[in-house]
Amino acid sequence: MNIHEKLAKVCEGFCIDGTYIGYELIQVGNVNKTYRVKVCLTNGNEKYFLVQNLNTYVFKNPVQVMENIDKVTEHIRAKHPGEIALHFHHTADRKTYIESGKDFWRMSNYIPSTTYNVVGDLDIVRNAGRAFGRFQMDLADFDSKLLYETIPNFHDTVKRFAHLAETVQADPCGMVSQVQEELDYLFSVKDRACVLTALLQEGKLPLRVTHNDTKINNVLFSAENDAALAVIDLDTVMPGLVGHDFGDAIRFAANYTEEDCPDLEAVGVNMDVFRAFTEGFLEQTAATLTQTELDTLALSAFVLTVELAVRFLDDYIQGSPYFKINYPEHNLVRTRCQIALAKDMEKNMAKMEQIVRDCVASIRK
Ligand code: GN1
Ligand code: MG
Repeated sequence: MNIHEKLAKVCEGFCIDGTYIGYELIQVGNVNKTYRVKVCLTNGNEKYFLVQNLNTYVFKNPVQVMENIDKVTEHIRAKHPGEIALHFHHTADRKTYIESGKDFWRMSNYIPSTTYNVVGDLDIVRNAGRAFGRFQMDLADFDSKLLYETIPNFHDTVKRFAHLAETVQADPCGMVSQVQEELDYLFSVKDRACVLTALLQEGKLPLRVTHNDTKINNVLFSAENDAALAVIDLDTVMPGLVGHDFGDAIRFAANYTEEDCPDLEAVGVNMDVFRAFTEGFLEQTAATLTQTELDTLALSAFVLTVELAVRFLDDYIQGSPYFKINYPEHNLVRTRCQIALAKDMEKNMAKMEQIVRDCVASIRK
């Protein structure tokens, strides 16, 4: 079956009242394949939907992923009646997925919107901070026992380092000698990068329900007024730490460049973006965060940056089975970019911590 036939069958399977016309591939995301599908409804109107083929190498248990997403999206939708929200379609037997050979399909509403990979406009950044903060607050009363841990130990930095060490030992593609400098840096900052995991184990940081993949391109913005419309990509919603969401968002949004920029001179933390995101995020969450959560918020940006460098490098050494790549060195370029960013964060850590304190003080005033 070609892709048109497959997508037409998916529309049929999700009981869409109309005929599939065509698709456009959406080039965002490093793991799943996303299509914007156009359908001619039986009333004659054209309508778009979003269809995704889930990466089952990454998500070993896609049915559990969809059960999590169904519960979480409906919980959020119920809190904001009448507002734009992400929503998944069901098959005739009430499933939010269709399995067909190697393919695992899901289909959601398409929300007309704009997304950003790099943002300099501080109002947009602040709105992104608010959106992720609100997302977490919306789920504050969601029973985390209802969620499967779809990717176990996803943000366990200690385990990520241990896995990298195993991959280096095995060196399946003979690449380790090329990346010694990167490995030396990463293992030199290991203790500091594992602080959140250690504090969690010591019971000093609380588990919450978190998004766990808070790249700014996972926020949909209105094309008219740049308000945040919805947080998308709920594949990794699981119990996690507030710092996982805050830190990953900063890693991505506050970098001057995209996460795979080969020009390392251009990489660094944009402190204005850091401040704007922090203002928006804390405006929503400051009242509920513990002192230890606040004290480790700035550090979490460094932790998540190092963690991603570890994951990209691990994947590179294995021959890139996990992340989608556009060229053979792509994961190495990503690694180097994250390392350059982590180094710049180390230089700016005292300032980042001061900004968090200033934001908390002005919100609690
Ligand atoms: C993956 O596919 P995407 O872009 O939403 C990855 C994240 C990484 C990100 C890095 C399930 O997310 O953890 O931070 O790439 N998702 C998974 O760009 O591993
Ligand atoms: Mg994702």
